[in-house]
Amino acid sequence: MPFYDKANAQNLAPLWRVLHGLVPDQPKPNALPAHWSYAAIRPYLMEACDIISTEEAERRVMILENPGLRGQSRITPSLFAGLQIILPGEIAPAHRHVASALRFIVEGSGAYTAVAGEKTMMEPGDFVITPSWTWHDHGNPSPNPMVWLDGLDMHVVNILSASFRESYDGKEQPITREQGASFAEAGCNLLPEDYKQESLTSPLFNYPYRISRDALDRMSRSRDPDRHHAFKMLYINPVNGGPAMPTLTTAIQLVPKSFTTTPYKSTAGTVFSVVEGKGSVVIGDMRFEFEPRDHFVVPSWVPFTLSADQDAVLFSYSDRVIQEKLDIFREMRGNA
Ligand code: 1HN
Repeated sequence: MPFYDKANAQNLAPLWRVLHGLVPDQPKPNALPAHWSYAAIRPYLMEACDIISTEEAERRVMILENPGLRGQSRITPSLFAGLQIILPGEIAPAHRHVASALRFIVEGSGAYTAVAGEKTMMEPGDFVITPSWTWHDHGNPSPNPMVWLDGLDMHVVNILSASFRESYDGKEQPITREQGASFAEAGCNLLPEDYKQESLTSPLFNYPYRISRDALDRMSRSRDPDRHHAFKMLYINPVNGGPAMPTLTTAIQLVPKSFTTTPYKSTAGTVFSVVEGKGSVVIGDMRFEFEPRDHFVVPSWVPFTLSADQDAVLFSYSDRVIQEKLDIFREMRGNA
């Protein structure tokens, strides 16, 4: 038998045939730049509502699949993104999992999510966290459908074979804390004297848009824009000053009217959700126009620039915090 066949039968494979794919000269993501126009995809969210209930689906989510990674439920190799729609009167039943989730509210008003015994109402532009292994259910008592972006780290959890999940016995978990309790305890530059940090995730699980928008506005009037990001702020955990989530870096940024950012690339592929304004993004050799509620993805190590025709506000998330903890994050400011 030829060498390779003999070796193969012993579950042996030659490194020299795969070495440069395993350890490339520079990141070679299979992910492609991509953009989802909300106007184009909203009809599919609505049609999904005719096909399946939230209860039957558990979560009625249309996955934003990267065109270079079809069939894998990925928007980048490490990140999940999906748009969830919940109709008036529906309840997405309680469950918990090791994967952490973020919600970024895209359309509608007056639905809630309950996390670890506390409800929070969700408004467009709010950034909401479901920490690892916390019970969560969602409900929509409002008269209109609600849509939000779901960002999850489960691909990272799964590659480490560390995933567990559990359904709650019953549709909804009991509510044990009044609305706003977490914000009162951790969102006012105060902490209870006997506060004990229980996880690396921020105890704040709703970062309301009105607060972040106002902060961006004031920041833009009190300092110069960064050439690569204009006015960009990270959501942080007020207990330790670190990122709001241990696995996902989350940010909100304002690109003022007529501003164009200087090319920037990093090893953290990033998902963007447009809140306000119109503009365009050039990602590698692709260019997309964006407007509110659109989504786009910048893969690892692809340079991009943002241009705003009107003041643009963008939410984004990436796996940067994981890379930083592992000391493998790299960025390049400028052309290269
Ligand atoms: C999940 O639990 C939610 O709780 C949303 O709303 C999206 C995607 C994959 C796995 C679990 C939710 C999800 C998810």
